[in-house]
Amino acid sequence: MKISKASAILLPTILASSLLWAITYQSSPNEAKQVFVGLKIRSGEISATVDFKPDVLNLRSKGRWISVYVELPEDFNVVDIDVSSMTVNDTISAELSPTEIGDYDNDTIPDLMVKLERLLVSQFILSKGIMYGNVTLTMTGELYDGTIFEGIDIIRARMPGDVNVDGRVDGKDIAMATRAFATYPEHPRWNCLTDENEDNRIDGKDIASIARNIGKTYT
Ligand SMILES: [Ca+2]
Ligand SMILES: [Ca+2]
Ligand SMILES: [Ca+2]
Repeated sequence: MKISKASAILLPTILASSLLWAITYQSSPNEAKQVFVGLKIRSGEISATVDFKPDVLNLRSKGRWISVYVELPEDFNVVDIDVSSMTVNDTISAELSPTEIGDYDNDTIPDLMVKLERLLVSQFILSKGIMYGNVTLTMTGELYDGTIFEGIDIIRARMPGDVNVDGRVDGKDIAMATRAFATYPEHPRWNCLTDENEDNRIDGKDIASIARNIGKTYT
């Protein structure tokens, strides 16, 4: 069989990438994962930058939506993303509307914003037995030309009252919210973790919510 020019170039690249991954993996599994994400070698698959908001998800919050911002590598355009193909952890589909193209992080790279139903994400996390801590969410999707993209983000999940995300509600949580009392985003003492009711203000309502949950442990 004749080897085409393209495979003559691609094959050594794949081998080199795999070797690099294997070497790095032995030294540090976590770093290797990141390197590996940057070295997508399946043809037609590209790495996207994704950012899920909020960064901290109260799993029992009444908030309706989670926003996800997707950026694609140079030479690809977020306009070409087929929103109906976008799913998180192969389970949760992105809402078809609203969507918005902008540059929310002001890095001059256009991003596509899509929404996820928050309840579905919370239920998914809880179904994995996770009540607090870091959760990795993977967004995959396709461009209209069939190119597949994938990107990951890590958010923090927590339960009501557990603002310091240690799995229990106690005086430490009250103390943390007290330190941020009477603040709002941009304030030097602002701490988004302590905003129980997500109204961008730390006040008596947040303290009361923590107090109502005092003594609870989440495992
Ligand atoms: Ca951007
Ligand atoms: Ca706590
Ligand atoms: Ca609040």
